[in-house]
Amino acid sequence: MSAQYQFDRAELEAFWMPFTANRQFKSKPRLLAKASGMHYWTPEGRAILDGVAGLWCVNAGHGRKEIAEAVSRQIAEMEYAPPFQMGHPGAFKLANEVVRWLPAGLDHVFFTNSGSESVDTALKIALAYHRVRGEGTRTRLIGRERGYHGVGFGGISVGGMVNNRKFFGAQLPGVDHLPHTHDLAHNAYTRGEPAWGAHLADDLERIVALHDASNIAAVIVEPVAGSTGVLIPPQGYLERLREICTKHGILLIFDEVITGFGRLGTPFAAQRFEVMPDLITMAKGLTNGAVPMGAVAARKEIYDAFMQGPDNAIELFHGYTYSAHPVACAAGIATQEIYQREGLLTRAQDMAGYWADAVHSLKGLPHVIDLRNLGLIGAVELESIAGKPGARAFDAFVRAFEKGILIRVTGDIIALSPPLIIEKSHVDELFGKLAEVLKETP
Ligand code: PXG
Repeated sequence: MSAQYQFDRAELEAFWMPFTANRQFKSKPRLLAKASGMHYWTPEGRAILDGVAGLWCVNAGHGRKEIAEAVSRQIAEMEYAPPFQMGHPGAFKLANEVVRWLPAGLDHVFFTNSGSESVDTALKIALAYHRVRGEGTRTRLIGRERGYHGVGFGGISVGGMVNNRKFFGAQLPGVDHLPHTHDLAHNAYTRGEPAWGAHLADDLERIVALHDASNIAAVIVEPVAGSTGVLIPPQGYLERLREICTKHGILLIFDEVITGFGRLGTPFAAQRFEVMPDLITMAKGLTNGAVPMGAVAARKEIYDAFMQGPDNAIELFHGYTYSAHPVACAAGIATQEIYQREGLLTRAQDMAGYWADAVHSLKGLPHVIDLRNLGLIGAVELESIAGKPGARAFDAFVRAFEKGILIRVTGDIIALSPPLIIEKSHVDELFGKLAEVLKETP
């Protein structure tokens, strides 16, 4: 290992690591130092097959030269431009490229720097939209149990992952949660979308009856819940949510931070499920993870509702110093060109069958209690060790890393979401090694 990667334990202290068991990590660090194609390399030069596209974001695979060159050109030419009352060409170009992938009718894009900012932005747009139309009583927001919408106060309020909420006080007022759709008794080992569970969307009617539609602004859900352990929507569930929202004038927000940019074999999950939301949040795959960036896409009617009053009025009092940052835009444009040229946003369709077979080949291995798949997403749910939730999957995660595959675990669920350039040989290696890991995990 070269000297630049050698740290004393004390030198590891300064960096307070996010969503990490800091003391455990720092006593036995796992470092990544290089990446190309489907692989990372450790500082010692050990190759790690990437089963999670970094963290659901490196959809076009690692080390894309076109992105590196575009970013470096942009920094040299103009590293920054102010986004308020000013513009730069890349912002408009990238917005158009993103609109090209979106379902027809969603044709305006607001840029942010992360998924969390995209969620807060979408919630704020929803609230302001009702207000500018004279329906300012519509302030309640509805999320879902086990939802993950990032870590801003808006996102944790509508989110439903207990540990992400319980430490952080009262959060946003006026939030309700739909029930989650995870049910092993009905749906274990389903290939694709489970048949049972569409009726869970009807709970929205109960919430509407309780508060009255005139007080409800928006519903936000992940079309496929990722972070919480890959929960595939039951057949007909998202359609039902759409119907109820439309009936009551409630905006439907799809949080597509992980499903956006080809994860399910269509550019966005909205196309895969043929359900059109009013707002879509995205991040991650927008720039292939190379530069932080997020965005919110809005339906024309929403944008148009703001474009009123005098021309010199700022229509939406919201934005970030780094909204549409030129370097992020350069990365985003280069990324969209790769997606287009290589057909990556529909490639998951071609691979999905092989992938599904591989996921479900793990049935019967020790501790496995469910297997789930859709597009290029997979999940292995393990039985928890009594009194030690998450310990078994974390053990599997460490063993997997030692065997040369990167997986992601949440609770006792292993999530898989490889770069969309994955080949069958990689699928074989990933699941071959994962099967070995599961056989060895106590
Ligand atoms: N919404 C969704 C649906 C996400 O998956 C965010 C918002 C927040 O994005 P930022 O860029 O602010 O992190 C996410 C993020 C996991 C995992 O283990 C997934 C995410 C983050 C951390 C862990 O699957 N997704």
